[in-house]
Amino acid sequence: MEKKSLDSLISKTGLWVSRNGHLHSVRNCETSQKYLRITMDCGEIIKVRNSKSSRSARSLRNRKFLKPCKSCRVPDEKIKEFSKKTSYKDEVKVTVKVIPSAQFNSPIKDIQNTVLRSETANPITPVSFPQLQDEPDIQKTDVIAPISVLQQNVNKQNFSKTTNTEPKQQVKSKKAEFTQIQKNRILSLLGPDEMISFSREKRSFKELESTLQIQRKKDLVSMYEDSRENLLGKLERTITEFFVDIGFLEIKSPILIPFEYMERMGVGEDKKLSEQIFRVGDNMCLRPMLAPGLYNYLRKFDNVLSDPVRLFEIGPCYRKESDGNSHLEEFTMLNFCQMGSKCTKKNLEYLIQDFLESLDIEYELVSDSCMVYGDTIDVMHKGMELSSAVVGPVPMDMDWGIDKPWIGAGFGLERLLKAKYNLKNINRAGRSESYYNGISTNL
Ligand code: ATP
Ligand code: 9VF
Ligand code: MG
Repeated sequence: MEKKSLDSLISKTGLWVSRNGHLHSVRNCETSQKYLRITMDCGEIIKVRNSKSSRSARSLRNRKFLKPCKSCRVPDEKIKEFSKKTSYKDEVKVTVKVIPSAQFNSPIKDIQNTVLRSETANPITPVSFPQLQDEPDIQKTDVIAPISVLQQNVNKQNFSKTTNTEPKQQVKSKKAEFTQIQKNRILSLLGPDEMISFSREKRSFKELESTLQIQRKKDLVSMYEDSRENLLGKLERTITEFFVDIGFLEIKSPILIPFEYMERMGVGEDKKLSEQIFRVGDNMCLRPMLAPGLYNYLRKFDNVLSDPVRLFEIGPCYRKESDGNSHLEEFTMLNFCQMGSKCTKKNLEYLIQDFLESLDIEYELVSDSCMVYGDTIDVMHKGMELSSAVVGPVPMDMDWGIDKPWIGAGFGLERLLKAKYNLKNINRAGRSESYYNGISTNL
């Protein structure tokens, strides 16, 4: 026989068996796509997954409980009926209200005079669950490094009130041996520039995980109290201010572009690079670079703005990538360019110097070449390319209606963050739901 879902079991019995075995009388039960929010007669509210095979569903189906909740005052008759383990004849009316999931996830503090606790530890990413975005480049050092640059403003937050964040019990220390899944979980919980030596670690996985979870929660709380700014968003604002101040016009061109633009950039379907492009429908793609939009603006503004024309854009770009350490498939590019007079290599180098000095990032310039532009000046930081810069003109300009000298450079913002904050992996700097400002959100 098909198992009944949790909401239908509740609506049938009007009862709920909590984790500690207490039998509650249900006052109200709201359902979203995946979850139930159940209000007991005693005032307790819990949120659970609406599953057929959860522990809660089993308890209700098997009618197993320890004792009735005193505050709920479950009538004796109801308890007797429930204990009989026969099908419930007189169905109890409990309204099961379907609500949108956003409303369902309303913050705890909105619910007055009630206790709200999550029956599942974390319904989306359970504690101890291996994370997808882990840190493949495990660096081994002796100790967990001092507190990160990103967390210098951490307050002395008293966490004793939120007891559910504390380790439930102290697990006895013994020589810890970690599985790869556990190592990945611990690495994901480290602060952005913290490191660990698993071979020297004395704490058990559970101890270490709990300690790090508490620390990361503190980090997020202090970010919420102190700055509330997203590092990637803030970097975009800082860079925008820098370039606007020195006379560059801020551009926002489309992210969804005709694939034909890429053909005109020399990355047609016959080229290996085109395999990295996310195609959308037959004719469109997600832009892998900012140059096509800027080319079009340079052409349109050539007769409008005074010489030299100076433009820049910051925004999302997309490329299919295989190497994960400094590559994201969704990243943020800055491309600044100048067309007309004073487009010399020296001026390009001065611009790069002023820009990176303003961000306090060290770099060196290296000559390189790429398929699209030919010769490039690559801007490197500890072996990682921060930017490719080009002194035009190049033959491709003709296809874009450009016939003046130009200089320009493209920088990845996540790479700038990785360099500035010494991040182990670029995932921590990118658009993500797993990390906020380099701090794990799977807590
Ligand atoms: P790489 O050789 O490192 O893959 P690239 O030479 O293909 O980079 P460019 O086309 O020169 O990259 O893009 C300009 C800048 O954009 C790069 O220097 C880098 O900072 C950034 N960038 C490019 N691809 C990525 C990516 N997949 N993830 C994050 N940043 C990127
Ligand atoms: C250098 C990186 C062709 C005159 C509009 C400006 C540049 C930047 C190279 C970038 C790219 N080019 N990801 O061009 O500034 O386009 O591959 Si323009
Ligand atoms: Mg490059």
